[in-house]
Amino acid sequence: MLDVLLKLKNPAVLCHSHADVDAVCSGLIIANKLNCKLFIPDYIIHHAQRIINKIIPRSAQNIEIGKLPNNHSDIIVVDANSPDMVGIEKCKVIIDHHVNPKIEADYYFINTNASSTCEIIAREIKLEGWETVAAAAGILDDTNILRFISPHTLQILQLLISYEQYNRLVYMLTQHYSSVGERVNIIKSLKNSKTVVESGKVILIVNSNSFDPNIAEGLNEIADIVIMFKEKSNGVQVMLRSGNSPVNCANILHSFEVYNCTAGGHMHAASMFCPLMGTEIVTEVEQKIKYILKSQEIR
Ligand SMILES: [Mn+2]
Repeated sequence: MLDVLLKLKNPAVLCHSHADVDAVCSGLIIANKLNCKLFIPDYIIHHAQRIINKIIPRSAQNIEIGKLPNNHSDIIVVDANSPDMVGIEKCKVIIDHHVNPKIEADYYFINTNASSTCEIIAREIKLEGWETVAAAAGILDDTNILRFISPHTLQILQLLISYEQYNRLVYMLTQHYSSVGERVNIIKSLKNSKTVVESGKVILIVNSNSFDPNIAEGLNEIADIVIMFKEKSNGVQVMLRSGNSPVNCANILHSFEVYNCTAGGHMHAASMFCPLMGTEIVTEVEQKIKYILKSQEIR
């Protein structure tokens, strides 16, 4: 994507009218990479403007509101795909996640499975500094703070928050969304986690010091299966959640009793303690779950 963009002549970025967080953030990231302007047909919606002011430096808010001047030869449309969203029918490049594109372009970077345009960009281009926070903000806003995600959303978000400005992201969430405490904890715990996709199911493996069942439940809203573990001086504690996926947590953990682990729980929620063991037991739980998901798929 970046090599196509860097070849453009006198480029300008254009996003959709009533610009939201994803539109402005994806637009400003691209504009920043190309050292050009972001054009917005009418205005930025209020809550997006507040978020952007918190996370993007003024000097990088290279935005012009109003009609696109015709002195730009190569237009990049972000987060939009129809002429009524942007006011033009042809452009050079489209980067977007909406279905059914109606604008003609030379280059399409369209992924309708992506949660947001920011997610598409973060998968393709190495981001730095405020760009990482901006991309995370676009993902969080377009997914209504992780209520709708693709299997890649968590992976991308983990990558972004592992950079550096993670605390600003959490700060932004607490400032701008109501009743978000639990989701903030969820996002915090993503920092020490890994995401694996097996047979279309998202498995989230979290190394958590706050071994909180509420966080495990919350994580289970955004991933199909959650393995949460905590290392102690005398062993490892493991918590398993499988939501509505057909994985029997209690059966899986009981099978480790041959290693002197003590396990208990139900179909969709179980936990165990494995004395005198390290995190290799977590890898074994992961392998077992993958094996079960694979064999269910074959049937
Ligand atoms: Mn979007």
